[in-house]
Amino acid sequence: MDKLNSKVVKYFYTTMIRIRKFEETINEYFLKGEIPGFVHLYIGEEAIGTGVCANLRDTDFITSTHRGHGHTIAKGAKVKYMMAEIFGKRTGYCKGKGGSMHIADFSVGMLGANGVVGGGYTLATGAALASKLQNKDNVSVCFFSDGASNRGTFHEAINMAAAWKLPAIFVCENNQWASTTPYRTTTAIENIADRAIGYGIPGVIVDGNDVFEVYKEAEKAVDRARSGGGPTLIEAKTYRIKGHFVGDPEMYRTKEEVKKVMEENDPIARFKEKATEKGLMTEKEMQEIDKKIEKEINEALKFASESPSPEPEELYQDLYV
Ligand SMILES: Cc1ncc(C[n+]2csc(CCOP(=O)(O)OP(=O)(O)O)c2C)c(N)n1
Repeated sequence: MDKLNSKVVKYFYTTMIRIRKFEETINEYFLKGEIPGFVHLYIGEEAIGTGVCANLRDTDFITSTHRGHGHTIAKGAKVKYMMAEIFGKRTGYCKGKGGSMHIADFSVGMLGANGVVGGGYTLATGAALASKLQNKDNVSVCFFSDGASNRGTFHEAINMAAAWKLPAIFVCENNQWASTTPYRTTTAIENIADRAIGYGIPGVIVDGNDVFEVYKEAEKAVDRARSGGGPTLIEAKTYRIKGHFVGDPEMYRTKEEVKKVMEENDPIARFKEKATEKGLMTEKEMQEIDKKIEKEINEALKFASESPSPEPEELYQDLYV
């Protein structure tokens, strides 16, 4: 963990808190009926996007999922424009016409959330191919989850990235659930990372609720990809704390199951414990960050609520037809 320094440790905490507070705010306002469409929250999975993106530059790319707010924040997008987008306002990233599942910010290499499950594999592979053809040392990270790992595009993209040694990293956030379906009933093998052997690339399993571990493994994968070594498949084991979407009645699991994970395996609590124990950050420094983020989220909320909605005549603008 050579590059781990106090700046990176602060990035870990700031980013995980920014994601958590953002998601809690979205949850609250969705339930109040102020947000249109659907929202899927990243609560409990913050350590993965954070630990991976801490190794990336603005010129690197990521592709995301329907559960994309955390990846987008970790890659450096601005929460005020994300908030406005989710509220359907004209000041948002897609002028209020994309919503939660279509946020992109090319200026920081965030190629987009995606309503198509498994839609990111080929985009990330394409971006990695472009970097290689242009002789640039940018890497591309594809985030996806366990349900998406059973899409055919998983095979097509990883095989091509491996065969052509593209600078791509495939990060599976195995949160144990795909909507209402448990991972164990749809996938024959225990570990998705074990599939890497079929592509001749490294497959790594990491504790997805430990940001330090995620960072360490992602660092190796990023260095490998950047130096021409080709792709890595990382499986980060985690758990989806919230319902599949906000408003999900969650009839398929018990409240006790969720409570146990939150009590024992919350990535933010685990960060605090480790950082304090190792003397990496003080309680006071964390409280200052908490305050800063609270202010930032409140300002984003104000910006979103005061922003105008798109006009009806804008409906067909910015579309590819
Ligand atoms: C191609 C496609 N098939 C089905 C859906 C409907 N759908 C939306 S989310 C989801 C479950 C995805 O599970 P997973 O990949 O594990 O992601 P998670 O929700 O756990 O983050 C499904 C089936 C979709 N959006 N796209």
